[in-house]
Amino acid sequence: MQGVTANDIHNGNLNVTELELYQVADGQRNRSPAQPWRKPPEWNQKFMSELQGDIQALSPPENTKISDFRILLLGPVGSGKSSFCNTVTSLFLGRITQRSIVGDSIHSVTTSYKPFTVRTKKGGCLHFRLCDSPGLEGSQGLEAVETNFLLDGHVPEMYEFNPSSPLQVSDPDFIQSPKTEDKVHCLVFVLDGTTLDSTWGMTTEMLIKLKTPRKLGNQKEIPQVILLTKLDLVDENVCNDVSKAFVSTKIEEMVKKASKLLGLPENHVLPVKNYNREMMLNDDVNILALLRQIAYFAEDYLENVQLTRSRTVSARRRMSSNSKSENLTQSCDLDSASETI
Ligand SMILES: Nc1nc2c(ncn2[C@@H]2O[C@H](COP(=O)(O)OP(=O)(O)OP(=O)(O)O)[C@@H](O)[C@H]2O)c(=O)[nH]1
Ligand SMILES: [Mg+2]
Repeated sequence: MQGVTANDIHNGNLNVTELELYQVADGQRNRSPAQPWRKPPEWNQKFMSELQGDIQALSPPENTKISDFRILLLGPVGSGKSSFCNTVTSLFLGRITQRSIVGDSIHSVTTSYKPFTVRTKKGGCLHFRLCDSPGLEGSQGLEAVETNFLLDGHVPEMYEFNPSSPLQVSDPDFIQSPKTEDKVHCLVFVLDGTTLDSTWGMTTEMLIKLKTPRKLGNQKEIPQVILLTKLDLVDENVCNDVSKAFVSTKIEEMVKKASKLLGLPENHVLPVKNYNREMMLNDDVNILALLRQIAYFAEDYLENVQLTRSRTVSARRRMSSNSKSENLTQSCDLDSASETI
């Protein structure tokens, strides 16, 4: 009981036969403030400007001669891929934008491979291409082979997918020899946080559809993250204050579930709340922090590609110089042989 000691009640006399209670209230117990399950970003204007500055300065390594990081958003129908593109473009433009059509439908609202360049308030552009894609569906939607083509850069931008006729190598639109800039530099799985249970949409069929690109991404050494959307629907406390996400046990649980589902480490699972009903922008430090993280991953991928390429080139050079010197030795041997003859 708050501020009342046992002595105040029994007055030092423990021989109580009758005790009348007038009110029982659940007072504030001395609970320690909830501990965040992940160190949250600093929620202030200074950090927000710092993040914006960092993201605007980020670009692919100079020696790659690539202008933009290519980030592919992949996920089930209605998981919030297009909304995320709108959220990011809104944040940098300083007003709510609707460049991508969003909506609720059984089949994917997005039907093409649509890259979004992000303009900034000052008129510049970020070195990002957020690539929206049609949603994965149980019986139709993107085929595994098409996902593979996307990862490898065989699909041209704005390509309209046709569920009754999947893209083929013989298709005139098919990019036969993709460059590094056409390939995906970071794969972002977009999952709706309210549908991680099998009862709410995560069917075995869908899980297989998600695990295939996950495996392909691993083989191609493409960094991968999970964007967990709709966190406002998972915990209503987060609805008006996204900064509470990092102390919410419901969100923590959701992050653990998603990490287990696709076998990615928990720190690769990034919870977000997209702008879906808002008329005004918030100081959304969270989205900026995770966007910077995605860019760092894409940068790592491109640096690895460069490293592998330079190793291959020097190995080839070594091989060709070895074979040249072998030829030289052989011809010297022949010369000395002919002299002897
Ligand atoms: N509450 C809430 N709703 C969201 C959030 N993100 C998206 N939505 C809503 O979810 C629905 C689907 O969003 P989309 O962005 O169209 O999803 P998508 O993944 O692009 O869907 P397809 O193109 O059909 O595959 C829309 O009604 C959005 O307003 C979120 O973080 N919170
Ligand atoms: Mg969409």
